[in-house]
This record gives sequence, structure tokens and C-alpha cells, in this order.
Amino acid sequence: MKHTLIEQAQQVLRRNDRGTYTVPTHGLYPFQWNWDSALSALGFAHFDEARAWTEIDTLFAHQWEDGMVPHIIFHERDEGYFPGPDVWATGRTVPTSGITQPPVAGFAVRRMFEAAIDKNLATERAKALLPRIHAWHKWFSRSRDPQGSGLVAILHPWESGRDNSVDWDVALARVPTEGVEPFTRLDTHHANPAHRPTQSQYERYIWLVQNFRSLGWDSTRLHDASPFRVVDPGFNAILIRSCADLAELADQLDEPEIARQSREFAARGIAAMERLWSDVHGQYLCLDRTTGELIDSPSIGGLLAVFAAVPADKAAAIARRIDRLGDVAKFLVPSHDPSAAEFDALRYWRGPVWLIVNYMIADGLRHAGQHATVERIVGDSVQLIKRSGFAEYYSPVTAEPCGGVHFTWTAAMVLEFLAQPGAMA
Ligand code: 9WN
Repeated sequence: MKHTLIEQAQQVLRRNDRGTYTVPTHGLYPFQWNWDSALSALGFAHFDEARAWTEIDTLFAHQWEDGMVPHIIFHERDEGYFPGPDVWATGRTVPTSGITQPPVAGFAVRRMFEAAIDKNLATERAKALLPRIHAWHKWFSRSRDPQGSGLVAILHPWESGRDNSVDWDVALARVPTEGVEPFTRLDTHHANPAHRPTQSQYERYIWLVQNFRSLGWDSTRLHDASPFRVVDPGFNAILIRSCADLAELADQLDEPEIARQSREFAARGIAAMERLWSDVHGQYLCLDRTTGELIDSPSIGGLLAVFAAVPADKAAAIARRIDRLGDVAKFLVPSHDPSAAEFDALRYWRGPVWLIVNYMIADGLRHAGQHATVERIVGDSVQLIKRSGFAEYYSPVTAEPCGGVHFTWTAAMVLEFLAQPGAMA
């Protein structure tokens, strides 16, 4: 069984491989996405290291001059996705979107470097990527933390990667819809509309894109101009973890200045994260930067915080909270608390399980020594694949597969899960 799953996962990666980059899935997402690529590279690394490095090289070949790495790269024209390059209008030769996504590349590159069999290739590729990833991290600090708080804000729900999370409801409701140019959604042609964000959310997503476009995509202006500015503990944990991992990598590649600065970013971030802790929920919460208030929404963002080296008592509390969620949901880890009123088992980031998030939470908990919870998360992840295939996401109640099929990063995570000792007989 394990062998068959590995073969199937490799087939999914090959099927979505476009030579130098991978699409998340055929039809629904026909371009290169930022965090999909970095996490998918971890899957390729199990059977084709050169191809894995190419995935990340291609992503960084489209990095902007100011350091930002865009969330979508539109390598080829495809009329099947909205919003396409004309809506973004970022003026790049190879069109890209103008916002970013969770910066997992630093974590992925360290992991690939340390696991590499071909050390020469790994050293050459990692050395070239190191300053580019560092430039992205510095961009975050400059453009998304202009007051130097230690934590960065996302300016669009798509940046979080958790597009329609309950976390954004209040802040997104403040985004106007007047002046939104008429548009036709295409996602609902590929996937069940009941599993996707609502029309009202889409209008606000597009308003933000139009607003940033009217500012010429100048990232020195976007932060203060955006009515949507949220500090997400999950997003920040990914950035902090990537900075910490980049520091380790920089030590190994003899780049002391990058190591020093990256360590400093990570330490400041970890200290600032404590401002987001909620004793009531036993997890971290998002902060609305426009009001200065914590957002009372028990989502997976505050559990993903454990991907960074948070204090041991917080990691233990998060493990306990996940164990409790496992008593109400059949499959861990639901993207929203099933006992909350807004929970929706099938609607995208408002309840369903996503294997990439399971993977990062499990990794963080393993570092924190919370092995029993890790075993539960890995066990449930493998169960979901066995029952329902390589879906985009799954109901935590019934394991129903939702969204796109033959999904790249889901397959990549399966290769990672199955490579762990004792993952499955
Ligand atoms: C918008 C590609 C991406 C993921 C995101 C996921 C979804 C896009 C969309 O698909 O977002 O970026 O059109 O719905 O929410 O996490 O990177 O798989």
C-alpha cells in the first residue's frame, strides 16, 4: 500500500509538471503559485533532486526588483482562470500578480539542502538562492512591518493562502465594493461553488487588486493605503521559521551576515508573536492592524504558529487544543474550530483539512517534542489520502474530497509524510 501511494503521488507531480514549474492542478489553477511550488519541490526532492531545485529557481527568476516574490506567475496564457494578467496589470515581461504568499521557500530550501544526496548540486543551487530568499525576507520587514513591530501584515486574503478564512470576515467587510469592474468568476466552473468563497468575498478581493493597481503596485505605498491589514500568526510563523532556517543554511554556506540578520528577524518575530496569544482559546489569534484589536476567530492560523519555535508551554497548549479538536472532528486538523458557528466542513478554508497545513503543524510539534499529537495528525493525513485520493482539501467530518483533483502539493506532502519513520506499514 505504501509503495502504491508513493507511485501515485509521483504520478500526480509528473502530471502537473510543466517542465520548469508545476501547476497546482489542471484546469482550476493553470499557472505557478508561490507556496505551492516551494512545498511541491519537497515532493520532487524524493525522486528527482534536480527537478526540485528547478521548481524553486523558476519561482525566484520572477522575483521583483524590490525583493517581493509574487503569488502567481502567469507563464502561459490561459483563459481558464480569473483574475488573469490583465486584471493584475503589473507590467512584468512574464506577467505576475502583484501580491505575495506565505514565504515557505527558506524552510524548503534548507530542508532540501540537508536531505540532498547530490551535495554539489545542492550547494550550488542553495548558494544562488540564499541572497534572493534573504532579499524577500528583507522586503517583508520593510514593506509589511513599516513600524518595526516584529510582525508583518498581509494586505489581501489571497496573501495568507487561506483565502476565505473566518479570520478575515470583519476586516474584509470593511473593504468597499463600489467601483469594482464587472467580472465573471471561473473557479466556480471547475469546482463546486458551495466549496468556494462567496461572490461578496470575490468582489472585495477584486476591489483590493484594483486599489493596489491604481497605486502602481508600489509596495512602499500599499501597506498604509490598504483598508485590509491583518497580522496572521500562521503567516508570521512561516516567515519566522524561514528566517531561522535561512540562518542555519547561511552558516553552512559561509554567509555570516545573512545568518546574523536572519537570526535577528526570527528572534524579533518570536518575541512579538506573544502579543497574539489568547488564553481563552489556548492558541494564537490574528490581529487587525487597522484597529489594533485581536480577532476572535479560532482558526488554524493560530495553530500553525507552532511551525516557528514558540515557547514550549505555548506549543504544549497548541497540542492539547489540537487533541481536543480531534474529539469533535474525525480528521485532523480542521481549518476552523468545528464548534464555532462559522464552521463549514466543505467550504475551502472555513473548516476543511489541508494537508500542507497538517504537514507544517506536525513539523513544528515534532520540534517541540509533542510526538503523540504528531502521530495523530500524520495518521489522519494518510487516512484521508487512502480514502479520498489526492484532493485539494477534505471534509474533517466525512473525508469527502473537495476542490481540485490530482493536487500537486497534496501529493508532495504524502511523499513527505510517508518518508517519516513508522508513518505506515
Ligand atoms: C488564489 C493554488 C492556490 C493556493 C491557495 C488557495 C487557492 C487561489 C484561488 O489556490 O488560492 O491564490 O484562486 O483560489 O487558497 O492557498 O496557493 O493552489
